[in-house]
Amino acid sequence: MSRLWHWSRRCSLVLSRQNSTLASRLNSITDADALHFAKVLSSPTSLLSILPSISTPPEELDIYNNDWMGKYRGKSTTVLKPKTTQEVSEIVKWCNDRRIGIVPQGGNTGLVGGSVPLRDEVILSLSNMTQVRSFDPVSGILVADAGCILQSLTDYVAPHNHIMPLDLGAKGSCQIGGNVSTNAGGLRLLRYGSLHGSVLGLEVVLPDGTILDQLTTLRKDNTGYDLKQLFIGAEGTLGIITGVSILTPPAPQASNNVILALPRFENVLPLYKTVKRQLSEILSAFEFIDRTAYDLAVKHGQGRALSEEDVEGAECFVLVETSGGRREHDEEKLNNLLESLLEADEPLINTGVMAQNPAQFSSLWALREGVTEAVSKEGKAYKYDISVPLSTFKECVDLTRERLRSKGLLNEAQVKAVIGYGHVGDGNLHLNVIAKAYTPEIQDALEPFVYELVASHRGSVSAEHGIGAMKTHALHYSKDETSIAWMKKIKAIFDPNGIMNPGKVLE
Ligand code: FAD
Ligand code: 2HG
Ligand code: ZN
Repeated sequence: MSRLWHWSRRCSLVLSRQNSTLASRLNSITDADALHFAKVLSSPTSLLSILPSISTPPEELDIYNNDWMGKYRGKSTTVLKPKTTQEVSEIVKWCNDRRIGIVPQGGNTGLVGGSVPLRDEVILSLSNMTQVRSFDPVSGILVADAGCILQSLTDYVAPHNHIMPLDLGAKGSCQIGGNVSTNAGGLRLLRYGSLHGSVLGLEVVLPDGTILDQLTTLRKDNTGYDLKQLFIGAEGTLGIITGVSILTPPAPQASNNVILALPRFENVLPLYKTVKRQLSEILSAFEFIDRTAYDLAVKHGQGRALSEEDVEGAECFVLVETSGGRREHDEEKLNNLLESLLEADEPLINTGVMAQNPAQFSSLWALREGVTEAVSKEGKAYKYDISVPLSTFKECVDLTRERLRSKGLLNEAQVKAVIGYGHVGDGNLHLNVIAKAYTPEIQDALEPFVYELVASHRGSVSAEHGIGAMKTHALHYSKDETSIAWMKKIKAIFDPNGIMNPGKVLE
């Protein structure tokens, strides 16, 4: 390991001690606080608390205290579900004055433990803030409350022939505020870029309760520092996003997809080059699933399976999507691509199956999107969401599997499978280790092994899911000490009392 890592680790240990002191200075919420919140909130159903003055049955708080994977569990006594930005502001101001920690929560689909408390912080759920504020069908600019579910926004803009610039498997539950707070990537990033580009403005309640109104609908605005960028991907550590202004692209006139079965992983890179060259402007997604991930998705009934014959001899699969202006033109390009791939002297693919109708199109996508769901049905997942050079995707999966094998952990009773899938076009591999249960032995075998592997490729320990509670100790593998020190300074300016999502992102 290089000297830089050692140094920055030492540096972050010192700073982390300072931060945990700050966290331990936070107060638990009392009955008097709960009664105050009851007065601030316009609806009695907006307050859930097991404290005596409110007495909500404890099990009603479970869905807020437990994360999607069943890996992280908070001990919050109180969940607040404000309906307006003003209510959020009053709650936050009170918490700041009283030094009460707050965990902002969207759809609670995050995969790094960022959306549930580490201790008994109050949970501020945005789920009651679900209004679309405006939509301009000419510019495609949508302004919505942070609690709007991604799928509902997709449905809202669809009749206007627009789509959301992002799409992900959790779309039925995740909220736009959560998406922005995690800078979610997803399945459309290749075509529409990251939220740093498509988010035009934000409304944020700062940790002292001030409302920062940057909810502009301007495409161009070079008036000094672009503060909103700080909140995109801040995972609720700098403030609470209450409104989002976002550019929605026009819906493509024609979309199609094809699943390709490859005999060897080594073919993925040359295939990507060929596909990019031949499909050029209509290529909108290029997603990768290894064989084990594919088999798992099929086993758990996710999406459309290929025939036995198509799958035979395949080491991995690629899902290619096109989005263009004219169906005949796009289909011709896709057919030409398939033909040339299959007729090549040394074919890169064994076979390719193209969707023939909208139902098949959705079903092919469901196979790729359904891997996460399939993994959670199979067992407990250790998830590593990494950016590494595309050529090393397989090596990362294989080395991790070998590591677990060498520790005697690769068996049905401990680690059932190690799989790789992800967004090839973005250089983002999802390395998932599926275990029977979360255990210290597996954890120790995986970390810091995986992070060191990522750092050896100068990669990122978090490509799109964030740092949350899971990777605070691993931040230094991808960020140098100067960057981390400046992140801490920024945090201290916005949130000097450390009330906002304590223990997340920064130790
Ligand atoms: P939550 O999980 O509730 O919160 C996530 C973080 O944001 C937390 O730190 C929370 O404190 C903070 N936060 C939430 N709302 C706010 C707010 N209004 N203001 C300030 N902070 C806030 N992620 C991807 O990037 N790409 C994918 O393709 C993808 N696919 C997924 C598929 C499945 C099946 C699942 C379960 C998850 C997937 N994820 C993916 C991860 C997750 O869905 C995203 O991170 C999503 O953006 C989280 O949104 P959420 O509303 O659920 O936020
Ligand atoms: C995806 O691309 C998501 O499917 C989830 O980012 C990845 O579950 C995972 O590890
Ligand atoms: Zn992903």
